[in-house]
Amino acid sequence: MKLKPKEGLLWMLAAAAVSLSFSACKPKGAGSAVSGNAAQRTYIPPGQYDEFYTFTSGGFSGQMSVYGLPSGRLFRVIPVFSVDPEKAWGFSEETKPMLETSHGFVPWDDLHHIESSFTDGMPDGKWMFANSNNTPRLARIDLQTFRTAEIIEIPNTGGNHCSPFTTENSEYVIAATRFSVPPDGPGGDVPISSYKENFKGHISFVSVDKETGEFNIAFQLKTPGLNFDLSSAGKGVSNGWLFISCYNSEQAHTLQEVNASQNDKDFIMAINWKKAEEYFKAGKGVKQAVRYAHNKYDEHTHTATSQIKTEVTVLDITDFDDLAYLIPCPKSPHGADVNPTGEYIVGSGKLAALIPVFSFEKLQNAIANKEFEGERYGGVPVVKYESALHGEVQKPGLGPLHTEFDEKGNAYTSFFVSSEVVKWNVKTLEVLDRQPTYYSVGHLMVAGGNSKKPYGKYLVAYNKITKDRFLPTGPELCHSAQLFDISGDKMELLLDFPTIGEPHYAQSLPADILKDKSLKIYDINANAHPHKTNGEAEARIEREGNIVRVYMTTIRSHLTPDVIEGIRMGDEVYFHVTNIEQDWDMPHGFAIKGAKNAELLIMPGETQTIKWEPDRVGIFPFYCTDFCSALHQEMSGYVRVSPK
Ligand code: CUK
Ligand code: CUA
Repeated sequence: MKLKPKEGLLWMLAAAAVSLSFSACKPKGAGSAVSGNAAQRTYIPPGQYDEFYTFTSGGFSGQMSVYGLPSGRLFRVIPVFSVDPEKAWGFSEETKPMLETSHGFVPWDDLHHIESSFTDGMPDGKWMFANSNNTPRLARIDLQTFRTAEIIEIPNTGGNHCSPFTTENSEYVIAATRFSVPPDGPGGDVPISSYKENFKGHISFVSVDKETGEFNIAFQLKTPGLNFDLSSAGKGVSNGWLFISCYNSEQAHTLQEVNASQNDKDFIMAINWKKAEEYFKAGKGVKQAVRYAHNKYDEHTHTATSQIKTEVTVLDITDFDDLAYLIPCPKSPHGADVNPTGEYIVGSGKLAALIPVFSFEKLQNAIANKEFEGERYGGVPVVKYESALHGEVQKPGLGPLHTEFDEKGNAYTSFFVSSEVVKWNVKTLEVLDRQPTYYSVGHLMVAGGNSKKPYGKYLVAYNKITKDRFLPTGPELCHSAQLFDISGDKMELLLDFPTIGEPHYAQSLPADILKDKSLKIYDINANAHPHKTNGEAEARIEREGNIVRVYMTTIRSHLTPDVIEGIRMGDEVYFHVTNIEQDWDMPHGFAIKGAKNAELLIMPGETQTIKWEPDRVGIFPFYCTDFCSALHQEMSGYVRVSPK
């Protein structure tokens, strides 16, 4: 079933109905759409490596997963905003602080987007950034350890969807609110019907330390009430600017699905962030009392700390004449994507039947010549649509969402409603190719497709619905990714592969950038954990009141000590387990009967802790949970718990 774009809303609704009824009819030619030698082109022989690492968001699983391309093989799931029992993430005493917020311990979130750190507009292999949508947070993942290194909460924000888009040299990671809300604090107790007066948008500029990667909320921009959906930082000619898609210019606070879709055009907000930075540095911002958590994982102590911070600097964009401009953009824009040269900004009105492409040069001229609409929006100048427009891609498909770019001047846009990926030329706006996706693609990713020099070659469509694509697994099916080869004129479908959670955005990095810097081992001598045990000879049990600390070591194939007596009801027992192996890829696990804090997985050179409060008298076995040697089954011991 190939849907041909036609005009009009009626057809759009019909198309939506058709796409929802895909379950009933398997599209003809779904199989034949696969390239004949696809197997060879995605097959990585045993023992050989993939060409790309692909970091993929896990959506409502709160995790990030790492796949190889072109094989689609899953290498690792990195817990970010959710607890993960496999790695004791959020269970071990060392990692619990990573999930602290100003609301307390929040062990789940909705991870939508991933963006790599950049140097001169190219992925530099240092970090991945990820947003959380619900209790607004931003995370930094260390690409040496493939672990979450830092999480910062974002104040004045409800739904951090418009994040973590990154400037050309990762000066800032952006976090902007999807739901306008009143500013944090006691002033937030206002009638919801006072949306127009009291609800505001906030855009946070989170700076990234060049060496350590450390986050710091430098400043926030306060805006009129708008919903910020997605953004892209300018690059090349537009470096220093930021482009954010805004919907709900109607400022509806009820029945948003209807009331926020009334206006013919919403906006893309163009922000001169270098100017904003200047004003901030000149002390033009206002300090506001807020509360947010800032959590860091220290690789020396192998322990996270959480700190509550209490202040943020806010600049109101309406106080300045040259900070922000609105460009009208048809029908609830979702993606706002900037091409590799930085000259073109692609808006994707998810209810529109065309794609507007704006020109940075024309925008600059329009601003210089004040080619504005008569009326401002909430005090912000609105640039005339035609003045900023490079042109429109006509009849590209239905429901455009996201656009990525290749190295040859082409753009690839995902269409949710007509369920396809469309290739078009950025300069001529001519549609060059279209391929169906199975079904209903959300984001798509071209390797390096948001950088200054895309790697091209592969495109992955991240689909929302799988229906008949895989063996059925009860009412809930996996989400999926579809790999296309885009090196030729026509896109060729190579592979379907299931994903973890709901994949939104992803980032592919050439394997060569990362594979040699991947950390092999934690040096036990550099381990500064306060409860480290250097060797079996130091293993011991210490008591202080009702606090018992077991300093335990693991090495093939022994847990020391393995006989523990003297524990009494009412004790709080901490097993500080140090893995004293110094051989790569030799983790040990630790679990004890009845423990509520899952298991530990301890890497060589590392110390991790389980807290255990025995709930009954008796003998409790414990053991290593990760098969480590022929004597793994023997790697165990007993704890005796006696009455108080
Ligand atoms: S998105 Cu978050 S609703 Cu198009 Cu980035 Cu999927
Ligand atoms: Cu150590 Cu199994």
